[in-house]
Amino acid sequence: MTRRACTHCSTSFARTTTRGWTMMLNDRIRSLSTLQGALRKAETHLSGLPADTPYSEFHHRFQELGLEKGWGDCAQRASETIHLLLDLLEAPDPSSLEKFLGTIPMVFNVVILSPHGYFAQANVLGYPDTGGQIVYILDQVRAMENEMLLRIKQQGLDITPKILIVTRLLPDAHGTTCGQRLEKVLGTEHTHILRVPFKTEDGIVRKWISRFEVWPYLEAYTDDVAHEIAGELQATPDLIIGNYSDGNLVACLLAHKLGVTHCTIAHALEKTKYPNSDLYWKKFEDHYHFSCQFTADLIAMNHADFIITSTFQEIAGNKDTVGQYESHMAFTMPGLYRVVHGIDVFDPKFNIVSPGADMSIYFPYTEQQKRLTSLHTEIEELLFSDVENAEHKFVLKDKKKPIIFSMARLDRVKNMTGLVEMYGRNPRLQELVNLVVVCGDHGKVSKDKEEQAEFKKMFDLIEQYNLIGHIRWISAQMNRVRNGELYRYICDMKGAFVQPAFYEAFGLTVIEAMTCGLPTFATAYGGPAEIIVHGVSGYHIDPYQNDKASALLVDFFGKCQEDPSHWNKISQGGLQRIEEKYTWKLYSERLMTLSGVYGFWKYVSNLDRRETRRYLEMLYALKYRKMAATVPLAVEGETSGK
Ligand code: UDP
Ligand code: LCN
Repeated sequence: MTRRACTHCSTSFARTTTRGWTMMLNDRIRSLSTLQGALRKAETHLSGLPADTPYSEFHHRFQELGLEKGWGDCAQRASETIHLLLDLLEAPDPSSLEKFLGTIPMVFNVVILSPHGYFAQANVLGYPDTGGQIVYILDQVRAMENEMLLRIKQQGLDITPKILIVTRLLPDAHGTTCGQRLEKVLGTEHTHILRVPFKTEDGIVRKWISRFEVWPYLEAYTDDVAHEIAGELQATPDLIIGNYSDGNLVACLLAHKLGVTHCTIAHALEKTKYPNSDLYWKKFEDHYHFSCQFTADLIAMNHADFIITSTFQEIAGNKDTVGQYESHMAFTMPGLYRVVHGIDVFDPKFNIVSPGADMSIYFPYTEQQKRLTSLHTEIEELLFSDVENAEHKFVLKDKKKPIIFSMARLDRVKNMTGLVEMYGRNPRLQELVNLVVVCGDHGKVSKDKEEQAEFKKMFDLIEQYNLIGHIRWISAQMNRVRNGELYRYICDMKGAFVQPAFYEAFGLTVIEAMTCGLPTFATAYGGPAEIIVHGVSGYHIDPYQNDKASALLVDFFGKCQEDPSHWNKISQGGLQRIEEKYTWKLYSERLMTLSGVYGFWKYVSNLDRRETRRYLEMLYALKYRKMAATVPLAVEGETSGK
């Protein structure tokens, strides 16, 4: 068994690049024994050279032995890689295999799918369906490109990596760049957003479509995407990453078609967000089309070569809650189907790779020399001006009090109205602090039904609890740099961040607030339960128990009044937690290593997985396709002509 793995190992990493030159091994190596012999000779040769001898000075000797570029940019690195492989061939063990596969050149072209929403680099955050996933991907590609460039350099290669984020081209772009086909990602050299429109028989779909209604477009979209990426990359990608249910399905279809390593990132599996959405799926169907979504999720998660999650609880939950993937193990959608073995949460393809926050934007409030004090006038206008306009409503009476701050899309699940109610029900909390919420848009009527309902509820609650003077309601804020300074400004005022969601898959705002040093109170349902250690790096609150949550806040601010070092203690606890676990550097190192490991594993386990693939093809063709066809298409007359 181990011997077999080694033989695969010796042959599978030799490859010819799109430029036509060979990496790692040339055709002089025809067997395992020639490889071992060549490696030993190469090792001896390198041991006689200074550690920093560049590859160009020993490449002739390497070629004679059958070795090509890719072992390392200098004698020391090449020697380490060779040594690792020799060890593996003699006595294979999982950790050196992982290390070796993380070292050798495997991934140069990456395609990342994220079809729905407004995917752009400015003026979109806070729009419906447009939140953390966009932030995550834009930060992810920057970190990934840096890591790819570093590895390519260390491998001694001269290859330009390419990353394409593929999203929907949205002709009704509403002042965003979502109508542009190709857009370079700021802060990168080799990464672009490629936009491909949804099409029907009537031509390009112009209007925005909710993430719950994208299903009928995705199959044709996949074909168009395959065509477009072939043109852009002039090569087959080495890795395809899907995001959210729609992106994961398209990534799955593409990877299946092209035979490429497939990774999925759920961001949020809706099944756990909406309680009993499986049993009562019919009740939800008209609005949410969960029949399509849950089937797409099952297909993608089972097809994936590897799955990345942001926390452990996303996979398997904790003692109080069911994990998001775990909830797909067995469930019934009466009248549709019954799942008896939906996913194996113990499958080694699951990996926790947690994201972070962009540290150039979100950094501790104490780093005075980096602080963007020039933005303080704008921030003060936003928080305290006596004017009510399209950007902010309601005026704070006592502007000196600490602030409870929250920022989220105005989805029902985010429970921003719950926070207002919790605050409204506790007069002592109102005495101690002001409430500032950033959500929705006062400047226009939302197209999203949930947002419309939440908007109305928010106004009603402010009136019911007579919160005028205590609350400031600010429209969605799209300037991330200013948002970073806003979190820090609230630190200066010794406030706190509250994330009250009924369920939060991960919670980037929690990470952002903590990275700035703002004490954070976040929902105990979902990612924040794991991000925060209760009482040490922040606090958990139960969104279903408003009075308990507000008592915890009263207790915190009361203590801070008596002893200001209490605030510092929690702020520091949060910062420390972030440093240890939630950074993009840690993320990208791990992701690149995993891409190598699972790329290799796909190669050696291809036959074993064939049966699963056939089953998934059947599920797609016989179930999913029919369900997707029942989802209504965008209203006629709003699509452009042929
Ligand atoms: N965000 C923003 N302005 C807003 C609302 C949200 O910039 O008005 C950003 C927020 O800073 C975070 C992301 O959008 O980076 C939301 O991510 P999170 O994971 O908290 O929630 P999601 O929206 O993905 O469910
Ligand atoms: C989607 C969500 O709902 C959030 O909880 C995550 O933080 C975000 O995606 C990024 O993964």
